[in-house]
Amino acid sequence: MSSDTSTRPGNIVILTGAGISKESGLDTFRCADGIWSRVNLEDVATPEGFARDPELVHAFYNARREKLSDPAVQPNAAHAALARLEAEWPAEVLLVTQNIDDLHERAGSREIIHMHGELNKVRCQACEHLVVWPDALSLEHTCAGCGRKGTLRPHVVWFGEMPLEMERIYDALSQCSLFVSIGTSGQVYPAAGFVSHVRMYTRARTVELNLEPSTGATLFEEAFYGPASGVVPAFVERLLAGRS
Ligand code: BV8
Repeated sequence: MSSDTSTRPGNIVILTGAGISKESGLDTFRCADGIWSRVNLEDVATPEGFARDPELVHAFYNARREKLSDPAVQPNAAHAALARLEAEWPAEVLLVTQNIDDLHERAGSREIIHMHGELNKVRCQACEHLVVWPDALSLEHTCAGCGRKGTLRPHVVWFGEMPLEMERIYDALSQCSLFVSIGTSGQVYPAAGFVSHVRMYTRARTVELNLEPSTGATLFEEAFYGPASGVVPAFVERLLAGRS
């Protein structure tokens, strides 16, 4: 696999979604028992929802921060396989995740872009001060940057907000030789459009690793279906052995 006729391995871009963290005990969004089956995304994942009822949104993300801090929630074999790929692959590996958990970091991945933000960080709406915050957040807290009270929000990208580091992501997509999409339903843009960008502007291989075909499944040249903790390590093993 390479971006040109030479045998030199090319750069890899990996996109992950909530499915890669499912076997670690974190909920997905659109599966039958997913988050959006229990709460209205308009109420908790939009700026309008936060303006309307900030305490509801704080409670939503506080519950997810508490779950993520549960010692039972650990990176699984899929997270570990991606960290191994980054460590052993002879070219660049960029991991773009829609997930706001820190399981990729804890598995050892380094080149990570959290395009939808991070659950364990909060940001001041007044002065943009950004701080690591693994605990519960409320309107009573004050910003360490400007001292204002009640201006802190989750450092998370809501619907209608621009995802983070998009220029860096599109640069990497335009130069990759392999694009792998893992554990995402392919329903949220712009992430769901990455595979089309790769097909339009590169000759890269496109691979989907998912529990079941995603909405964009037909856009991928290859696919391997099953739980991420099985299909991702197997794919990485073949890639590193030169058999894929
Ligand atoms: C943007 C917050 C433009 C973080 C999330 C009106 C106004 C503006 C934009 C729009 C609009 N209407 C529509 C849009 C576009 C919108 C969008 O795409 N909407 C969809 C619903 C149609 N997108 C946006 O708004 C984005 N912003 O476009 O801005 C702009 C331009 C200029 C200037 C300013 C703005 C922002 C999108 C980000 C929204 N934030 N969440 C949080 O709380 O977590 S989105 C939410 O969905 C999560 O972030 C999640 O990451 C993301 C994608 O979900 P998935 O990860 O795919 O999870 P899902 O449950 O769907 O699927 C799981 C998959 O795993 C399944 O396929 C399942 O089969 C599989 N699976 C399950 N178990 C396993 C498994 N796979 C392997 N192994 C297993 N064991």
